[in-house]
Amino acid sequence: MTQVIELEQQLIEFERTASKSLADANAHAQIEAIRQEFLGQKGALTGILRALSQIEKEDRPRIGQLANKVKENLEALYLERKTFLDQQELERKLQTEKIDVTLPGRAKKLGHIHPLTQTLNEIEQIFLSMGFTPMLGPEVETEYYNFDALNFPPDHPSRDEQDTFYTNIDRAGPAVVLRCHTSSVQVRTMETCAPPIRAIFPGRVYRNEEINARKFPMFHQVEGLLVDRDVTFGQLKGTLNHFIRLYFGKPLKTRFRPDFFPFTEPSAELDSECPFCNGSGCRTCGNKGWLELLGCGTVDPNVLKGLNIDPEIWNGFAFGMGVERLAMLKYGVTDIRHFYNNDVRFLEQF
Ligand code: 2NL
Repeated sequence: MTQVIELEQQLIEFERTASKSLADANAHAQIEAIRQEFLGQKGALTGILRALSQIEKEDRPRIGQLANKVKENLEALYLERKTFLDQQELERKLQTEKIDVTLPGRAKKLGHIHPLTQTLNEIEQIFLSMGFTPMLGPEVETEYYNFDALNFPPDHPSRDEQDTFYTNIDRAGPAVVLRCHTSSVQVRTMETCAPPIRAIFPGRVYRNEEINARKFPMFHQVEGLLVDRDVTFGQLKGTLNHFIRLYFGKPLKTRFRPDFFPFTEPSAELDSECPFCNGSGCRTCGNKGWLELLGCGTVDPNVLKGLNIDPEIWNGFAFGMGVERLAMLKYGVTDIRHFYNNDVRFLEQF
């Protein structure tokens, strides 16, 4: 009997202590800890109930009921305290985390496609629409692909170190250069693909030049090559006139002026009427009314022969243009260095 009374008192004392702890708790972590301590699997109440086995059978239901009641009471208290703390937390959040929905939004800065990439893409797209396939090749080349196969004589000034970057000067083996035009890729294409060929050759090229508003030691070219039977200079003119019309978005007068390149014969420079002043003369065209846009010509039979293409059967035309120059003319950019300074105030205009 004393055991029963002791147990009853223990339970009542237990309820008192636990209730007080819960009432005093001020944080979620605290009430969770209290719940574990008193009501959990390894908690105090479980300990007390283990002692039930030591009391008389007829007393067990009474103590059991009391224990259950204590447990229910404490769980109710726990929930009540939890609700109170939840509420308190919500109030605090509402106070401190106020959002002013009338504030203007912060605009996300979007990146832009670089103007040179845009220009390159436009040029490629135009030639793609005429059936030309883009071909890529290495930027480091042997002298053979960069000069010899292109009919450059051994003493041609372009071969000079003043003009071309050599990577292995004074060392044994064939000279290795940074390509100074993408014509080297045309050589590789004619070496491996049987005619007919209709391809363009976009990419970076390198020339050993002093940097100024118009020159940069690395720039981009798109060259083009068509090899077929009975190709005419008229087809070259038609192809390039169509290109100019699409690139500038309006029909412009063009003229072909005789020029010279080692790899074409005859060769020509293609000028267009200045799109800024419609030919009347302005700053962009240096008051000439005309812009020099690109070089072109009939592929020299020597070049074809050197690559085992029979010039009695095949002939063709080729052209080359500077991407920076075309981008500057289209967008009115007056200094090539803008393309490489990466100043967002320039880049975000495109
Ligand atoms: C220019 C002139 C040109 C070519 C490039 C070429 C390539 C081979 C054979 C014949 Cl493999 N021609 N390319 C032809 C004429 C002009 O470029 O002023 N580029 C910026």
